[in-house]
Amino acid sequence: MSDTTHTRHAEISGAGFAGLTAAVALAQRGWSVRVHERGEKLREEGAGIVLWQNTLTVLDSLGVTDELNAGSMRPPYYETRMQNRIVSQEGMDGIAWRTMTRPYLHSVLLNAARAAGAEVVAGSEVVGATETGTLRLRDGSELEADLVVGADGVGSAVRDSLGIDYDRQGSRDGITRFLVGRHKEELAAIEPDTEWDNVIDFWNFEPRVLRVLYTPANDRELYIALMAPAADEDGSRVPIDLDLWTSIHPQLAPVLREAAVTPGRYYGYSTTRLEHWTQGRVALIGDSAHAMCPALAQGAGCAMVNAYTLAEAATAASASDLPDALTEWERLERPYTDRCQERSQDYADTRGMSQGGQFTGDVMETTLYDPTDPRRHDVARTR
Ligand code: 5PR
Repeated sequence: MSDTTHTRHAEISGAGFAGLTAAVALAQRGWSVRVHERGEKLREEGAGIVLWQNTLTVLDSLGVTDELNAGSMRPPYYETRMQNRIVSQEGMDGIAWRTMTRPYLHSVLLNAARAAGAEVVAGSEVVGATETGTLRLRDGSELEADLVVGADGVGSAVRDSLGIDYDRQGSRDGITRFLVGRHKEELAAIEPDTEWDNVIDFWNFEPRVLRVLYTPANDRELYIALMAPAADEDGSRVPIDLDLWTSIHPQLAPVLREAAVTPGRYYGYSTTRLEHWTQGRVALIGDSAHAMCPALAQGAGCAMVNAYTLAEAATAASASDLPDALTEWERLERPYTDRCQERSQDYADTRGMSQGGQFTGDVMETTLYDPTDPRRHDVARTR
């Protein structure tokens, strides 16, 4: 049924990367869209992010590539070091990837959502949903929609109100993330031979496990992620123990000094797996459905990919078939995310990325997936 008189309506819980991507993709396909953000301000508090080809392809088809590129960069190499000795430098030939700050990515998506006609409401707290397509707000209002999207994060009220079961698997390590200045000249004075535009994953196992993932985000800003086992009280402390971190990574002293006076929070690695991502007219995307360890840098990436394919699947369905179309969407798309979660958890548990040369083989499946290719699920495909 193609109903020409009725504009289909979506209510989305959560104005993070998943929710905004769904909003843009749905609004561009003719839906009326409202996004609810619990926070009083529409902003992103995270630090930095690496986006891979799968997600950049989605963003390109949303039409935001020029704006995205203007505020992001492609580092020359993804370098891995152990005890400050280079073990690999990967150029990712032929594969698109970019680094940027999370606030910047958020502003690009918010602009696109508004340009596409979506309404984004701050200070609007969602407390639940029903499978018939009602979204319930804290203030008691009940909003009807053809499609409800739960993009409300790892503590999802939409998911929990529907009673969808999940399990959560932790890992021994975790991370504190900061945005700081580039400090390029100071870093170059300490190590003149280093290409400080590279992503550099500084692993360290001896005398203890303390890793710094160094990711330039643009000319001015640097994203650093400090990994330590949860059991290491000093290593996981925030504000960071500056003497401890600089004793292990003296070459990073200028940026660690700034991190020591920057607010942050330690997050333990963990994976969330749901019984199902959809129920009736409700679909879950992002951390509400598939939170993952960050090893492969695909948590937000998969969220945006799934937001996009969800919008396509919902648009292709007739109003009455929507629940079945969502089930079918999950059946087709979820296995890619499931495998990405497995691999990210495995890398986190084994600290396997410390060996370098990590971006090859099976783990590249997620990156190489093209969610915009209409033939991607064809049975005849052999790769
Ligand atoms: N890669 C990236 C990242 O941000 C993190 C990790 C790997 C880009 C931390 O969030 O292994 O923890 C990681």
